[in-house]
Amino acid sequence: MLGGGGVGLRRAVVMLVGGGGAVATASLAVNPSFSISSSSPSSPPAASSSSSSSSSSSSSVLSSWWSSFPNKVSCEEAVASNCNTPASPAQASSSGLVLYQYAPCPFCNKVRVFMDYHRIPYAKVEVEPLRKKQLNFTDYKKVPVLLADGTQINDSAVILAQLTERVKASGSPHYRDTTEEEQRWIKWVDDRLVHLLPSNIYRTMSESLQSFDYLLNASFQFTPTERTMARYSGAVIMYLLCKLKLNKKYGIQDPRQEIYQDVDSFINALGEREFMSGTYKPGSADLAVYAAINSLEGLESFDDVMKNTQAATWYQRTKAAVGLSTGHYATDEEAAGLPHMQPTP
Ligand SMILES: N[C@@H](CCC(=O)N[C@@H](CS)C(=O)NCC(=O)O)C(=O)O
Repeated sequence: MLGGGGVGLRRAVVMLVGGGGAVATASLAVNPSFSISSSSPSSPPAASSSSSSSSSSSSSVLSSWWSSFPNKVSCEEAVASNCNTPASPAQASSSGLVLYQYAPCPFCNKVRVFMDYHRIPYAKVEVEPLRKKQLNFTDYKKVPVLLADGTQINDSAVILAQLTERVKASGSPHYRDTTEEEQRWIKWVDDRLVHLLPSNIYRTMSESLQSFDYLLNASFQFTPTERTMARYSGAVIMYLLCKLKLNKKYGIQDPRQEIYQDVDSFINALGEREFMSGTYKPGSADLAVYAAINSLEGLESFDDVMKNTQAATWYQRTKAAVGLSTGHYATDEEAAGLPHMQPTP
């Protein structure tokens, strides 16, 4: 048994490969495929099968959180700014934003990177991926989930759409409209890039073990026994799952070469531009591609991507612009007021 309370190996796999074929837990994703199109350097390669980036609902929430937010961390209109102004917990709680996440999840990272870049403070709650107790207040069992002034927003695409609207309404100097080209790349991240990540991090048994070490350290809140079980069983399961099922499902034949080609297709599409935004500041597509690659940092795949693609300069430029995180883990005091800490009826 991997976890207590009847949580078994099968559950571990479910946890590892989230619903709808999207990543899971170990959170580096899993999914589709496509073949690289050489036709248009400014278009993302077309996915051969796509997982919809949900468009579910959400509330109108974010209504006033940004504009009425007195402690907003401001960042000077800056040149691909290295805006390293961390947000204090006090600022974060006043923003009313709480992100339920898995630390290494690329979908969660897209949301974090967006808020970091826009200097939006937020609190984070780490969800324990086996039992997901922290999501006991909702039937939606994936992350990210954002609470905005207590209202729940599910799905990274929906969360980002709402955050973008609010950044726009706030008159933020960082806001600019997203071009169609950027929208295509943003969709490509969800439909393709994110799904190449697990195929890479679980590509060989040794990488799979390395990934589990990293993931267990990053986010799992297991007992020592669960930890050991998770490391070995998880590494084997994910290795086999990618090899026997997911790679086939998503048309991935050579995960490493494909991630190199895919990342380079984005870099080639930049042409002479510093960012896909066409300005001296990263736009939403830059942030989304950066977030997916960034979720590999610390793993062999990341080093290989940096060495074998043209992405390093753009990556470091984007990293500098994103700056320090404006997020912090919810303090006990903050957590006490959050829905997952309330007694279940
Ligand atoms: N379309 C969703 C996908 C989110 C997703 O698949 N998240 C994974 C973690 S990376 C998840 O929660 N899987 C369910 C699980 O772990 O049980 C989004 O963009 O937010």
